[in-house]
Amino acid sequence: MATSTSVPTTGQDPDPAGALRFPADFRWGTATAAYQIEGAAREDGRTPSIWDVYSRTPGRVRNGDTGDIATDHYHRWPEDIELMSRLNVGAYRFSVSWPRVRPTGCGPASAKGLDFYRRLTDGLLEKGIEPVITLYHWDLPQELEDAGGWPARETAYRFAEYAGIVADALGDRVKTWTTLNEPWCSAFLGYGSGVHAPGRTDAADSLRAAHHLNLGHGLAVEELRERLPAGTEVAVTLNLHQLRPLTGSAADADAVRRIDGIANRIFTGPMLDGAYPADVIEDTASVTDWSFVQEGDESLIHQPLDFLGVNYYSPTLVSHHEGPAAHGADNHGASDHSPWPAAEQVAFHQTPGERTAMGWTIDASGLYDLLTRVRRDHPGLPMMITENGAAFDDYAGPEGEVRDPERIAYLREHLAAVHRAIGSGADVRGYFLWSLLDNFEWAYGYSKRFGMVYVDYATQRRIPKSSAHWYGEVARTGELPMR
Ligand code: IFM
Repeated sequence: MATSTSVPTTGQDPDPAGALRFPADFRWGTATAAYQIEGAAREDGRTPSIWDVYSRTPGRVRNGDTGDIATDHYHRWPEDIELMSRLNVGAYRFSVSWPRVRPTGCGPASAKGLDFYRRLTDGLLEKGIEPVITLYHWDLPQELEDAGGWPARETAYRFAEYAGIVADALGDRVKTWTTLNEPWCSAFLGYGSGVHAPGRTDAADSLRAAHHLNLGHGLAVEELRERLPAGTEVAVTLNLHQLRPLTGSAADADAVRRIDGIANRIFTGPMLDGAYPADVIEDTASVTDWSFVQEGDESLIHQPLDFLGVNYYSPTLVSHHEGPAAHGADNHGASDHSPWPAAEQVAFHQTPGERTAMGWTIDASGLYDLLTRVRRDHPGLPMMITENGAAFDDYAGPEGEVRDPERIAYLREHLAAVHRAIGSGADVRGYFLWSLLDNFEWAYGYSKRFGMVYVDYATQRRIPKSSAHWYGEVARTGELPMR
């Protein structure tokens, strides 16, 4: 946690010789998600989620990897909390596994499942680490998928019930909650391009899914507000896309507008402004008539939020495109099906610059632009960086050490961008590094390492990388060294 009390110097350009001081109450955290780290896929009554079924289907995940064991966090959580404590992490964002706490998605709650999260939360609090809950990080119980999944309206109601169960179990000890993580991925990678679970490829279903995720968010916020003590923070996390046009042409500006609609405003419209943007409905009219939006839905989705969780990794470059569809380099995995409904006339391009092991261009100015845009479009809405980080091809050296200077450079640049955005008036309350541990990177399996802590999957040994020690110092001092 930031401990210093001297006057913040936010607003100044980075001083290459010095350090940037963050506000004293800035939260320094790290993040994970249940399916990516827990393992114990068949223990204590947990039922399969869509990711269990998807990853066990040959050809879906690189090397046939699954989350069956992952980083075995379900058994090793005390060690992981100890690690965080040693690294001065002030807040830990984790997700609750829906099929662990309400197996089958709609039956009785699992006492064993809820106890796991009680123990984890109490362990964090004992070490002075603030728990931050994500309710849904992509692991829909398979039984609910079999009943229609997110394209079915009922799933939104099941989600709200599940939110209520977790609130009743943990509401006395967790002060910060987010409903969904990156609903864009759940809707459009899960039901559009099919590169994520459940692997369906139907553009109309992807839009229905987006609406029911929005509805589930609204219903869950209502449920949480009813059950959680006053003063508890409730939010949502979006992977807002920072879009750039390839040229200054009007056609490219329109490509940006169109993708902005189905990447960002399809969520921020109803969640933050109370209505779907007219251009999004018009743009997608060839795919759906939007009759799945019932009267009153938009106001249900439009719930007051305590902050917006922002996940950022890389910007997206687009242009207008004539001819057959070519969705190209959009950073979201290869598929014959586009995740972008009714956007055949948009092409995606690789942004220039160095890239991470994911092939994502490193560009911290995108984070600055994103934060200042949210501030402009939604004045008064606090923000939290709920994810930011990078995968590199890390390996343990002969002495067992893991040196990752590229990750330190990435983090430094992105934290400097956050500092600059705060200086420009963006109300950013904290930063959660993705991720605490190397883990199951969805369709890439274990081939991509995002952790500040290296995991040797053969032994489950954890080795803090040099970036972990570096980040720990930043968190301890509240200062970002610029060299
Ligand atoms: O690992 C993911 C995480 O689950 C959601 N946000 C992006 C990360 C990196 O791809």
